[in-house]
Amino acid sequence: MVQKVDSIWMDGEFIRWDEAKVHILTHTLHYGLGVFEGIRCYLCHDGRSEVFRLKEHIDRLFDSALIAELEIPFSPEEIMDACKEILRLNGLKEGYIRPLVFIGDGVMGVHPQDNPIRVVIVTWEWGAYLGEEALQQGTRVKTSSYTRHHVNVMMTKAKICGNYVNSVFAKREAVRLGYDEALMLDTDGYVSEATGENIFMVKNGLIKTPPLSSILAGITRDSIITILKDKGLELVEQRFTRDELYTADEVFFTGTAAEVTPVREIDDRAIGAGRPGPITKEIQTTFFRAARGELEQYSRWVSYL
Ligand code: PPE
Repeated sequence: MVQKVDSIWMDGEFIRWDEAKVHILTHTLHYGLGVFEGIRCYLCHDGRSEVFRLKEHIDRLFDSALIAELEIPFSPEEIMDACKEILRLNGLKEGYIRPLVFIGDGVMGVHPQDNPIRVVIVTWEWGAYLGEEALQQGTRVKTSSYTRHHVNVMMTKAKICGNYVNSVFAKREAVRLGYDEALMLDTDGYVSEATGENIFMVKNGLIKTPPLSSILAGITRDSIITILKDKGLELVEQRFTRDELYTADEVFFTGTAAEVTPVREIDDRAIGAGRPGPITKEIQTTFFRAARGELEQYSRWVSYL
């Protein structure tokens, strides 16, 4: 259960959690066209809180809205300010921020020309996405029977609400079969991403991640690529197949919610030694230090409350 907080930002106003309601004819509820973001706020070593890569997340929100043809009635600056203010108002030192742009009620049918475009920002506390143990020991993954979106069926570069029906199907299947997460293949059969995470693999010191062709351009993925390059590690953005993962030395997921989660098993095969490998551990440590404002080198990613 999401732990209730005091306030929610809705259409430019701060209102009480219990008052943040919409009409049942809200268009997005019926047809799934809305866009959203997921952002994390971290408590830093000096007691301050910072929102990680806030600008990049809000830029992506506006890009998603552009792709989805939803005109956001606020400026990026207004949304960024509201993200920080809602954390302060709720007294959250650490938490997850969920801006959501959706189509309100008006006409029904798939041509909602004049329905209002509405925006909410909700915050709540969100611990380790795949569990604290997964963060430490690694997670267990199953290749999904569901294929990831074709680029001409859904708009994969946009974080569109309806895109996540595919994720819910895949995640449910994986959990029902006793795994923690689903690995999704693209329409050509290559590894794409997980239901809410990007994926990286390491083999003989070379790190690979799928190219952006059909996946969400993860902001954590971008942070990790930067960190890897800064460490002088070799990285390529290249397609690979599931069997390449089976023989990898290390595999890990990245995402705002999932942070850097090691993968210890895929389709019942242990990855490497079956526990988080050295590169994964090092990247995870650096990522958390950057996110907590401890690394001067990455201070550009940190935006204090
Ligand atoms: N792929 C998908 C499909 C995805 O949903 C996410 C984020 C990523 C990759 C990683 O993107 P980034 O957060 O920018 O590094 N998934 C969000 C939603 C999770 C949820 O269950 O809700 C998130 O991590 O916030």
